[in-house]
Amino acid sequence: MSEKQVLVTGACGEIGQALVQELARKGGYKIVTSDLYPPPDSIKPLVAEHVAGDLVYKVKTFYDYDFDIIFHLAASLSSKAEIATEEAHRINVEGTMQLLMLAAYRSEKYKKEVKFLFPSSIAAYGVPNIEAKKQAGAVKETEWNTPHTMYGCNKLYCEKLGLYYSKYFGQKHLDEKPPAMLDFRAIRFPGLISAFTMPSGGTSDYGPEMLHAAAQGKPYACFVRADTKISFMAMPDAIKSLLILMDVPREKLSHTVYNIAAFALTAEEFRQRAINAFPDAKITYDINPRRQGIVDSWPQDVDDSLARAEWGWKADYDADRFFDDYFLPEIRKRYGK
Ligand code: AKB
Repeated sequence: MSEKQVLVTGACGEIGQALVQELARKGGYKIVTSDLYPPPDSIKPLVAEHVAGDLVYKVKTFYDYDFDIIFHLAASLSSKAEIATEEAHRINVEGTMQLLMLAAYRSEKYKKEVKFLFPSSIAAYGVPNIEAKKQAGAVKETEWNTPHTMYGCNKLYCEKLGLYYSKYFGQKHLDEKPPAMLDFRAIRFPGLISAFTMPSGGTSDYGPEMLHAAAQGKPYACFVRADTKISFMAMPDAIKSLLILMDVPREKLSHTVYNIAAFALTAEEFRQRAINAFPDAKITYDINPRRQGIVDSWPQDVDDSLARAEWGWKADYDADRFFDDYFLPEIRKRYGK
């Protein structure tokens, strides 16, 4: 069977590196990547071609390629996007729009379905206050679609753009059977934690930052309150979800956007687990009001029953398995503690 051609944008980021490694391990893909930066050693040998530079200007390069699948991961994350809002809008919205247009054009012109996988985020939600957050519990995809951040607005809007280009672009008669089209699929990811890479520019970063610091014996001042709770997930589960969703037959999917969940912990629960594993860890709190406000607006958990029912989603790592079977063994190897 011939190789499928895959584009991974934002390939040097955390999800990007892990995804490229997993696609290469599975085999059967010609992997083309793009990012602002050259590929790191972790993925360099696995990539057929890498296009370095700003995606908004580089998209035209890709009109000559015949992609079967696009993973559009490039983004400016929530904390960074709040500081440089216009730039974030350009990267997050303009970049996505350009790539969606490319995929829609190719699928229409060559009558070939192009799958477009898009990582959305719990940032697409926005609850007005702590009381509402507690009351909301685990939110469904349709609830609280009122983001408080530029990044959240960008993600929510791009989910809508994806639906538009996959379903309505060209404005066929509603009863007409649609031709082969862009096949857009999005996952609203919780905060992700990898044992191998560090996040940057996000607001859920206090989770991974705290754990990596504790493992290295470095002091860490957590920038959110002890009782702050949102959902998190091990990186291998995030990659698993993208690859499952990529392969689900379209007719099984009634939606384009899905929550996925693994475990929801408070910052203090992270701290206690870090101290149990690394008793010398020095973890204090130094609240950053802006970043606290962002996380307070995110739900404390998400309801992923739609993904479970339609594509058999189930996380491998709950909180215990995340620490005992993934993070701690890997991080001990990495930092030798
Ligand atoms: C961020 O903190 O911005 C991201 C996210 C939750 O989407 N990790």
